[in-house]
Amino acid sequence: MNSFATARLVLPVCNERHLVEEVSQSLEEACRRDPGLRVVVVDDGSRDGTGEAFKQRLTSLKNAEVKILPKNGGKGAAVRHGFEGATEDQLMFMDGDLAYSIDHLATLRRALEQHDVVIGSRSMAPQAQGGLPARRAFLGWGFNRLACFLLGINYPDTQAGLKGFQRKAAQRLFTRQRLADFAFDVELLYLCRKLGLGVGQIPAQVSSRHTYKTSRVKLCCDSFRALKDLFLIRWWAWMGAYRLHE
Ligand SMILES: Nc1nc2c(ncn2[C@@H]2O[C@H](COP(=O)(O)OP(=O)(O)O)[C@@H](O)[C@H]2O)c(=O)[nH]1
Ligand SMILES: [Mg+2]
Repeated sequence: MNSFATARLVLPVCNERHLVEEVSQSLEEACRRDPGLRVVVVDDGSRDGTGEAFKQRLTSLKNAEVKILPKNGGKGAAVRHGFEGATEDQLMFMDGDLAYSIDHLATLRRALEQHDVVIGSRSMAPQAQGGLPARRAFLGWGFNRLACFLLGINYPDTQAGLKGFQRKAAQRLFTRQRLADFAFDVELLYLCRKLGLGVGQIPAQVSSRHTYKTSRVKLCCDSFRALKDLFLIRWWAWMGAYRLHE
């Protein structure tokens, strides 16, 4: 790894107090292994004190910061907030429940030396993902195919919560990004295509202890919202709202 590259890792968290100890231990380990790493945990409107618990637990970790936003704005908005003002060379985000273990960071960081943007892909993982309810798997697959068709992109997995950006690419993407919810990943990939950014993929293995029982994804309304968001992306693109030529 280029030992001079600094990196920021953003973890969006919401109502996940039960994971604070386990996640904090992983973050401590990651900072120990990688002195160029800065961690930013972003909580937006947890009702169970997740943000405060992280703040207390991570006080002694000097490379960590916890941001607590007063209102829930969605995962995409939390990630965008976490990247604000970043001066690091590489910006990354990971699901705050560490569905993908912290060990993915080194691979992500190496891949970012070759690509503007790197995304995790569950379809490239060595072991098949267990525990994903069939209805959720089917809707996820359908959303992916439809998003790729409507937005002219082609990735087997757009939704893994493991993505990284070179800082310049992140600046170009996140100043244009508009969505705050579930479909924000595909909006980013659409913008990559329109801005001519190179996208690499790395395997994303879901941890065996990750559970969908505490998932915030509500199949019915989130599927509908995600579908509406796909059409919104097309509409905004048509209206020139993404300022692609600046
Ligand atoms: N800050 C913040 N994080 C969120 C929000 N929605 C989801 N997340 C985080 O994104 C990650 C993935 O969400 P999760 O519900 O576990 O999705 P799943 O694993 O795909 O079922 C979790 O760590 C959540 O805390 C949100 O509204 N705000
Ligand atoms: Mg999860």
